[in-house]
Amino acid sequence: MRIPVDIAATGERAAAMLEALGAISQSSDNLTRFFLTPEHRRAADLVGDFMRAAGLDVSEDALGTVRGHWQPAGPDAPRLLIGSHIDTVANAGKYDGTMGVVVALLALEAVVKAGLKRPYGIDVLAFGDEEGTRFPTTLSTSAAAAGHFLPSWLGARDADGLSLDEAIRAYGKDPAAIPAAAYDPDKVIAYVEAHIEQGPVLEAEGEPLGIVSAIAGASRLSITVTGEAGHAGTVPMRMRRDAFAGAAEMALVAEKIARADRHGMVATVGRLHVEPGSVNVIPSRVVFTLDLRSGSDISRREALTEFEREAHRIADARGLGVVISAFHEVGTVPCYRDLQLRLRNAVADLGHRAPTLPSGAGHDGQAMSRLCPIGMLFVRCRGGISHNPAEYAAREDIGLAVAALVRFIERFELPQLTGSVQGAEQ
Ligand code: HGY
Ligand code: MN
Ligand code: MN
Repeated sequence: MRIPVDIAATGERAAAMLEALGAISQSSDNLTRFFLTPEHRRAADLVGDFMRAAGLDVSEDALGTVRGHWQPAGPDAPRLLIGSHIDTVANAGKYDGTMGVVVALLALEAVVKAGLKRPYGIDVLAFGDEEGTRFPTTLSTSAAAAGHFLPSWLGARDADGLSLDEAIRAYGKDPAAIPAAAYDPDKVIAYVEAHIEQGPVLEAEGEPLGIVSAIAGASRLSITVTGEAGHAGTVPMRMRRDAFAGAAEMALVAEKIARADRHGMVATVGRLHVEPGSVNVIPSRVVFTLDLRSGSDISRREALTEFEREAHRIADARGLGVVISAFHEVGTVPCYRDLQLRLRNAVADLGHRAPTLPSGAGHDGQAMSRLCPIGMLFVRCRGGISHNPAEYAAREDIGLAVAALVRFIERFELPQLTGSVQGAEQ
């Protein structure tokens, strides 16, 4: 049976749902929606309404992940997991994460309405901490679903000093129930995620959809540089211990290391805090973050070693102190070959060739890969722009992604994958 999907109408519906979710923000002049905030609560409620309207049973786990259940073979049958995240970066676009939840919902709605039967169930998952923009954690909600949440994360504190434990309780959940959020690995077939590409490849190839081969590994560091406050007008340059000047030199070293790498390494200083922060005082303390990624875990770890060595050399030369701590580390994760093939065949049924490409962006699939095989479907986004309000995916492409997931489910007749080879090196 080929379940009919009206690509244009489905794209319009998806756009309306994304507009409604995109209007739920902590800020009046941009889209910002962090983990366990009142805005996360409102977005989770709206996603729950969408899930019920699609004919799914809805539940929430102790970290606020909203789960929509389709269980035609009963609650104990194995299940496919399809989802993404509904938290955002600051000043975000409307598609990163949220589009994947909406696409999964609309695909499942079509499957439920068509009365399809399968010897397995499907859960749609709306995770809440993929970006890691409120607490120095990230992928914590998918890690909980995958059964590897670290209790030490409960002590992580946000910019206001509130701990994750306190935020969970303020959200109305019980941290003691986090272990119950974990799926039984024997009952999960795979995790699949649709996501905007957040890069320029599909647009350059003129293709609406792509298949992800692997998700790049990433390290996130916090670097604290300490010097000596002084009068900006009286301390000669040769006598300064300027924490910002040292931090700036370290940031440029990180950039140089990444540029020299042959595995597409990227290095980003996204956040920087200067103390005391007066225009006429030499900075005494600077804290900045470094986000380092590469398609090769070996080259990323070598880069981290080189950066640490260089940072200490710079600090010594300038009479500064430097402390480097890593607060996030995730390895490069291959997407399962059989899932790549199934997704590619589903896209081919729609008359499109889906290029295979790696993801430089991180995704919940990295956490879910410790539970089950993962697959990802990329959707073209304009100019490859993301983490920016100009982020945009065409309605037609989103409609095609829904149709591709419907075909993927239709083709997925038995509750197990074939082949055992992890992630194809394309
Ligand atoms: O940082 C990332 O790659 C993702 O958007 N959280
Ligand atoms: Mn994302
Ligand atoms: Mn993102």
